[in-house]
Amino acid sequence: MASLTEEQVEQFHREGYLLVEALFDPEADIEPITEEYKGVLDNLANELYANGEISSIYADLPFGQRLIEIYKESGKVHAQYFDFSLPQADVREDTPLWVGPAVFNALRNEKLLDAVESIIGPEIYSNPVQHVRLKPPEHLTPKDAEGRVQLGKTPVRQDNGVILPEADQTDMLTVWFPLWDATVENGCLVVWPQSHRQGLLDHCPSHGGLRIPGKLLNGKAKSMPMKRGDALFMHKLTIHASHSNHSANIRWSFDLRYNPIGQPTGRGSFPGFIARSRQNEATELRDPAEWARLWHAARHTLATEGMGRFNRWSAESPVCA
Ligand SMILES: O=C(O)CCC(=O)C(=O)O
Repeated sequence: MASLTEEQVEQFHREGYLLVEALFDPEADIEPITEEYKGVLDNLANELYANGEISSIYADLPFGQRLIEIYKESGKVHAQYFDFSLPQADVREDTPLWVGPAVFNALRNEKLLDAVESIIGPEIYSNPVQHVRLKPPEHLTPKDAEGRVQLGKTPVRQDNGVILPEADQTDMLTVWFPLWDATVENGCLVVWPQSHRQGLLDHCPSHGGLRIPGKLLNGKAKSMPMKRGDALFMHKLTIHASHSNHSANIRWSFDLRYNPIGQPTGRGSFPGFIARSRQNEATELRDPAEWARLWHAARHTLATEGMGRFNRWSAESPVCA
């Protein structure tokens, strides 16, 4: 069991976050994920090449450089191609997503679930608010029509702010971990210690996603450089952001969320699943193909029946002026 100690759990509740070093074995737990994504990048390269959008599949380049070249030459950040969630608008039958077995195994990683159990208890639901983030260096990232980088630093936010109010009472726990070392230079996370005690702050829609206006922020932020194998646990109200990537390679991370079984996820049109149940093990989802099927079914429903709302905020609110 990789349970957290009492002091660690206490630190989580006091500070609103907890960094656990070397929770994962990089070889056994992280490597299978990065290996799987090599195939995903290969697929993307082949598709873009076949469509005439790139002049080479860049097969000889290492993963990070290959991704950077492909984004640069195609003029587009293909974030959705790698993600194991769907966009919050305009989902189509052919919207790409990657719901492969190594990703599913990461969501069910025993060490991760042991630590999650220490914080939210033994009945654990995998909340579908989850992403892989592959961020190229900002100076090499394609820009949009307004000249802004298509994918840059993460704006300041609380995870409670990105879900629907129906989940405001849900004990949602965020787990963030880098697949490669995350540094201040390449855009690691930044947290505001103890900020989870202030309640939910207003968020404003902006380029790059929802953002808490600067005038609402107080307290000092803390950078969280992390090694491959480390994991960061965050309370749903903990204010966080990321630095920009000023390095020469990509910044690569997973952010996952869990809540006690039975509580609303805040994104009901996306599928979650029971990751661990000590009470009723038979209800656990263990089949990666079934997990993928759930996401493909959700995509079909959203593409054919419409999207609905994903958050509560309006750019017209006076606080966003
Ligand atoms: O990886 C990042 O930059 C931010 C991830 C995250 O947890 C968030 O956006 O809330």
